[in-house]
Amino acid sequence: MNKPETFYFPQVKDSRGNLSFIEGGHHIPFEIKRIYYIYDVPAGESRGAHAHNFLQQVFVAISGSFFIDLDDGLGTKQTFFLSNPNVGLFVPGGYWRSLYQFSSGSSCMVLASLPYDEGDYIRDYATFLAKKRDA
Ligand code: T46
Repeated sequence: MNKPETFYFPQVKDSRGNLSFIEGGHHIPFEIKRIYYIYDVPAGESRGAHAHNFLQQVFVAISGSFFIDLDDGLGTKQTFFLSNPNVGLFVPGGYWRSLYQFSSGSSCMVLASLPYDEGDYIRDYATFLAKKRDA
């Protein structure tokens, strides 16, 4: 995978409910180095509004729903709506992202290819555009 796309995790359904699973080295297109999750987002708040140089991520709406806007800085913008816990959204490095309209009680789990490193963030949009333009 080298562009943003959604894909399905396995799902086991029975009378007790649903179970999905994610195996490193099998269901994720990178080695998982970190997992974090976003929850209890107040109504009207948004998260993100930055890009990563190299970090690859898979976003999962573990509960509830939210939107993710992705911008490649070269004119292509996409909006994804995540609401299904057995769907992952793969996002490679180099995309400006904004998460918003979190439904009440929603949780966003993120599988990441690198440990936390503030040096990998681009938090200024003009800098992001300039970097993409000059690449
Ligand atoms: C992303 C969006 C969707 C850590 O110490 N370790 C971590 O692994 C993370 C992710 C964050 N932090 C600290 C850094 C800041 O002091 O937690 C604080 C909040 O982080 P940030 O403002 O970056 O949160 P979001 O929700 O805007 O962004 C996060 C991720 O940073 C980012 O990778 O794509 O979620």
